[in-house]
Amino acid sequence: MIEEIKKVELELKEHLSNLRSKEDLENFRNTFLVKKGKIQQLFDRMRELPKEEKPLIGKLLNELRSFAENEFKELSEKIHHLQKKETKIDLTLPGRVDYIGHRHPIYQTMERMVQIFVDLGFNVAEGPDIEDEYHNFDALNFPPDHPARDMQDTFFIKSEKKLLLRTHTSPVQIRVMHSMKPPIRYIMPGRVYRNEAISARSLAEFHQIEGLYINYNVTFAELKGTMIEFSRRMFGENLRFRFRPSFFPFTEPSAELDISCFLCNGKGCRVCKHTGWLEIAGCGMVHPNVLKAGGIDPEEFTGYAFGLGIERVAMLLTGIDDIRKFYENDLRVLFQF
Ligand code: 2U9
Repeated sequence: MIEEIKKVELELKEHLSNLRSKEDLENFRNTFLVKKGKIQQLFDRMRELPKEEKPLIGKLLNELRSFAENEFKELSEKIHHLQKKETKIDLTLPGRVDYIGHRHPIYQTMERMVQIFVDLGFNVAEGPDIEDEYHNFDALNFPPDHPARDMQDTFFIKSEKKLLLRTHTSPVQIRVMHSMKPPIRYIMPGRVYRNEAISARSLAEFHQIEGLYINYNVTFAELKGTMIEFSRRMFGENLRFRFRPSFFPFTEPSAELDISCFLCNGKGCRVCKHTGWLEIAGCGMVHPNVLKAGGIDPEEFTGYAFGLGIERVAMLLTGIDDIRKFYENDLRVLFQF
């Protein structure tokens, strides 16, 4: 009998060590603990024993039964707790966001600007980032000794003397002039390069949009109308404008356009440096020498041109006060726009 008790004990311990699930628990109970289970069967057989053996066997069986019951209790608690943990959902946790990519704020700004000009009747042209001195400077009426041609201001391609990274998008307008007759009404968005010291205000690579309109009798009034309409659509209806005389080699007369600060309505704030005005563009009537270089007779046609820096506009619209933030690729910054 002792042998058999030992056998059941071994079997029971083996069962316990493999017990993992609620099903295992149930199985264990049905095998050992129920009325017809293996422990009770041993108790039943005590009837056949001689009187003197009963106390010892009874003691062993009682010990086995309480061991089995205790282990069963402990393991059921453990397994129930684990399963509860697995299926527990914390409804107070913040939801997980699946981020998807979106356009960079500079490109979003550029696309808005392009769309406004397209709505005003402009076509869009693009051209190479690597240009030659002719398209970037000569054809645009830059004198041979102009400082912009200096190595300090322009990135030249070392191996090819006449090649450089374009310093503005104007060379594409020269290419457009060569390829078609007026009326020409084109904008030219794109990346440009200048050998500038990098700071909160300037980078060596940035983006511009330039515009060019050439036709019979194009006037400065039309230039003003276009710039004003663009600004209203871009920055808001209630703006005041200021065209200040300026100078560019490629336009004559030339002007810079200020709009009243759309953040403080011209009262003066941090962004407009307490002047009430924001400079947003340069513009002017295309210089006769530039028309000639583009194969267009300045006696027959006139034209206007303008240029806007996209980073500058994006900074004003986003409130980002350091241009470098656009290119650090910190997603905490970029995902705000
Ligand atoms: C042709 C003839 C004339 C384009 C122009 C500007 C004035 C101008 C600046 C704005 C901020 C450059 O990005 S920026 O630093 N641009 O002020 N650009 S008129 O004039 C042209 C272009 C092409 C054939």
